[in-house]
Amino acid sequence: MPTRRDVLISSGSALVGATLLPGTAPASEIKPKRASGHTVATSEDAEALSAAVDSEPVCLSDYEALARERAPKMAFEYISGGAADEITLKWNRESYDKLRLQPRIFVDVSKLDTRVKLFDQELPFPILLAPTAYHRLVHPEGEIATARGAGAAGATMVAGMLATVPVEDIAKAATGPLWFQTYILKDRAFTRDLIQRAEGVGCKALCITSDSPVVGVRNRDARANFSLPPNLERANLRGLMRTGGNLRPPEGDIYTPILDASLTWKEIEWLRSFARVPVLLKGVLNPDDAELAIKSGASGIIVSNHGARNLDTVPPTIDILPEVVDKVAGRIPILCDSGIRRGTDVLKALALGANAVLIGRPYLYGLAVGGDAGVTRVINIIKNEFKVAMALSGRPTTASIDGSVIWK
Ligand code: FNR
Ligand code: LAC
Repeated sequence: MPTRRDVLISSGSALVGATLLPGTAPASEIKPKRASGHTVATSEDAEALSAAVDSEPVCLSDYEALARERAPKMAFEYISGGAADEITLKWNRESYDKLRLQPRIFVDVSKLDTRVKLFDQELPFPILLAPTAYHRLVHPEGEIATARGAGAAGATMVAGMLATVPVEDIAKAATGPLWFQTYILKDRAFTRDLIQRAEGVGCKALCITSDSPVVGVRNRDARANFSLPPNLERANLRGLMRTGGNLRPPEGDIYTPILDASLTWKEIEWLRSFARVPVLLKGVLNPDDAELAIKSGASGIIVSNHGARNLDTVPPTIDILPEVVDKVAGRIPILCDSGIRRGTDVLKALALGANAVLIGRPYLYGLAVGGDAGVTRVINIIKNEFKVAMALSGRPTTASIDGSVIWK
């Protein structure tokens, strides 16, 4: 017996939706049953439609809700959590929501140019996948599936040092551009070797995590008893340490076995002495540090509060961005992450001077819900939302997105 909802779907309302909705064609994991654009005739129809919408992720927060249901609890807590009281986590969202947009009408937006240039690389759109740890927590193929998903959507993936699959295998699976993120480890020779491995397999830029001499206060991890399950490993760190176990400091300590709390600017000079690809410093929040980053020879910076996972009560990055942009004055590219969930957020970050943005948690939720297809769809959703935001604000090219898009 077909349900009321099946009838609605097969009766063409899904087709109506398909002709009206811009091209976020549902990926294979999601059955095309959405019926947007349908004129609701009866309350029964309305109920069926609302059920259809409820069950299927159409925006990034829907993926979060589904991942909360489907991912192992410990993994979800680790991924979604922020530091301490999660004040910055809340602010990261509130600040984007507070910014209002100032559109222009009668601008020809029949063609949109979403391309941006970073270093000598042209990105088809200004959204990258931020480096995140331990993808096999939520999907058996882990970073391999993420790489495939990113490639299918045309997004650059920043592979993480704390991957559960070696960077060589991620590179083999990748069909799109790859960057690499690393910490500068206590073992400098190992760090150098790891960077050279990443360069050797074609990673086109290096993101040096600069905001983590110690790990933030992760109450949520502690409450969920988070540690890397025994069947998973920090695959890039073979030969360095026991690759499983816990990265949390021993009881009563704040220092971890591998992160180096003694790092200073001279390490960046050391790193630049052998790096063959552009070096970006990730985790810049202070304009004075942006200046020092340029002086130390960084090719770019990432304004990031680590997705609110490190120092709680630092401001949201979108509030800090304008000051950093002023200081940098166009000398090097500025990327920005932390809290970006909508195409309008991407528009706002670019309006305030970012050259590109990164998303973290949302694609992990996509991975948890739908594997590589879920990652692809998360990227396609936010990319298309960004295009809609460009069109409706009357900014047809990334170059035309400036401060005037923000309502004063
Ligand atoms: C991260 N992030 C991160 N950053 C980094 O430099 N090295 C790392 O190993 C990790 N690991 C990591 C794990 C998980 C589960 C998350 C959620 C985040 C931070 C990441 O690169 C990025 O800065 C934030 O995720 C951006 O914020 P949103 O988009 O998650 O709000
Ligand atoms: C995190 C570390 C791994 O944010 O950077 O969980």
